[in-house]
Amino acid sequence: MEDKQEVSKKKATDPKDFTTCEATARMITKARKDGVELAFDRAANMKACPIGADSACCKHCAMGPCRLNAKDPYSKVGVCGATIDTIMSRNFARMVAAGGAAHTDHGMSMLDLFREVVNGNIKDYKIKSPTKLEAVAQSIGIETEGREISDIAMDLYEELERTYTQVEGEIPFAQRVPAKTLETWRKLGIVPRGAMREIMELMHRSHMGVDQDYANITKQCSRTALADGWGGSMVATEISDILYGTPSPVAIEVNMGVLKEDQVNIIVHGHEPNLFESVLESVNEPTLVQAAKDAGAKGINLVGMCCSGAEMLVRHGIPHAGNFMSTEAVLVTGAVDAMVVDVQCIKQALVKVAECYETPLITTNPRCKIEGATHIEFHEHDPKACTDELVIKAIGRFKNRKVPIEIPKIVNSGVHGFSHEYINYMLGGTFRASYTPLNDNIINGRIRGVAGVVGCTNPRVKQDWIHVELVKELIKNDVLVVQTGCSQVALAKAGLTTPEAAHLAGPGLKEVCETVGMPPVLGLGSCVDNSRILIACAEMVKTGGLGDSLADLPVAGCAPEYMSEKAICIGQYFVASGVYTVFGVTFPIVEGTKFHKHLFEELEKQGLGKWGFATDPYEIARLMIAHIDKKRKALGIDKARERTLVDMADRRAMDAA
Ligand code: SF4
Ligand code: MSK
Repeated sequence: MEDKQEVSKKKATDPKDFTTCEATARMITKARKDGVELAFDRAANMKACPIGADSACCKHCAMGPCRLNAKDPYSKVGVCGATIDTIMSRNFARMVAAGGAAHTDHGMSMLDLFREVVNGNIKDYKIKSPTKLEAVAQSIGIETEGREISDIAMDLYEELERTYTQVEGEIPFAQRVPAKTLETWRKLGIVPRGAMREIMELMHRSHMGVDQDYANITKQCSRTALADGWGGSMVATEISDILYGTPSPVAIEVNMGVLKEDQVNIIVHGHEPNLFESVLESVNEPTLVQAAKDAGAKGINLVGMCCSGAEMLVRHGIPHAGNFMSTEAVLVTGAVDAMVVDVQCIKQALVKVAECYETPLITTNPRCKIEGATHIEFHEHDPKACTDELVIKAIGRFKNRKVPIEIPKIVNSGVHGFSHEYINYMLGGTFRASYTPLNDNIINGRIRGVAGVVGCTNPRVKQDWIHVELVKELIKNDVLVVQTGCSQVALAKAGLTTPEAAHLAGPGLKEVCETVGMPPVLGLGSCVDNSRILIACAEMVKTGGLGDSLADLPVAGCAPEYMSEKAICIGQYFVASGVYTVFGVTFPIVEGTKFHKHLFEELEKQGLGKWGFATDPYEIARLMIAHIDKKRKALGIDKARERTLVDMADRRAMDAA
């Protein structure tokens, strides 16, 4: 834990200490020249609160706040007598509740839209993928044979609504969970009911004077987090695919060089695809394209950032300008004619930076207004009213551009859009689509295991560096990497999402990638799309040969540069699903306490996964690979891998890579 807050301790002044993203580094330098402050400098100048970092403080009632001693955690209790384990587990629980609420509210918005589309009350969106609709319906036991699409859709809506509102009983997607995993959850009493109930109960139990047993609080953390992973987030992903299409591999471009000096540049940043899909319609509207041309622009250039961007990147190949830690920096280019946001991960400081570069910052969602931003509300019943207006605003800004433009001319390419469905075809071929080839390659040891490397970037560590070094180390050791959120953009900028990056992989993974023509690093989508990884894992169990439960699989997960409460909730649902999950940056629990031991050791003994923590990418890789090897051994497939590795030529090639 002594590695916490490395960057802030150093008070780094060289932008290259803050980021490995060349474009972002250049914009940090420019911002300083322009007298504009970005989060990197704020982080360096604001030492993170050490009590908060350890979660050794409680402010759940007015007898406190009570501050315990993280160095001697059992020397004191709160005024009410709450121990360090109670305090830390309650704080942890509230992060899970907040993170789960963000995803499930997003999912519920998607479901609201779906209902209105099915009812015919909304005409601007429609069911783009009836095939996906049928597949999702079948997966939860809805009859599809010989039925009208609209009837299936209404049944699906009614079933999925239970994901949120159901008072008793298991959520619909619990049917997708492998039987043995579900049996473990039932035994532990953590199969989720509706998300509203789980989040409400978690908030209740973490109130002053209620649940004061860290293990019991952890159980409700798991149940709530599972209501997100197998509930709210999964609904968000599946409904988005039904309405907008299931991703399949698409050539993409990332980095700030996707901005175009001679065009009207519009950035969409946030999380819900509805807004972005409608902006896409508006920028293709002939009258608006003409208006842009009349203003002297060659056209309108629509670009994504953060997770809205990640979702549109995998679904439509829309260019992506950068991840979370580049959202302020991109405004420093002066080339952004409008930044449009909806919900989640929108820094308040964007208002000030946007103002300095005369860029309209437009909020669109009633849940997320920001003092000083322009609010143009987005309604799915009349989406173009909002999106046309914001395009007009961007054109107006282009016409009156006054600030100098400096776009770092850096563009990286890659192939993204690997949905869990596509993995069937990718390795299996069109005529025998299944997960069998993936499982076979894991069993024969060409692929050592699968790692999910996901999540945010955080100014407390060097942007992108840990993501990239970790992934390089994993693929070098034959671990196939799947990615979501801001992490995949870090890897795309580093050029690792191209099929050519296979040369950086170990001999087994390289062979598989070259045979199929796929990258060793697969971009799956946004942070709610972590549910695609859960479904892929469930498919691996169902296909056979890799154990009976998710906890048997040779897989591991990591969010090495995380910052959000959503990430904590995601981590907890992966752990509760059976996956070893390592976080970096900092972990809000004091080492050596009972609660720490519970999360980092005891959950695994209950048949679930467990948490891990490390800040060094090579150490994270070592932990993940050791876990994958432990699972291979338990499955009795470690020998197969040894046979592939005794080839010294392969060894030398790996070392040289
Ligand atoms: Fe202090 Fe207990 Fe109140 Fe927390 S709940 S602030 S530990 S008295
Ligand atoms: S946007 S939650 S910074 S991944 Fe989903 Fe990126 Fe993390 Fe936000």
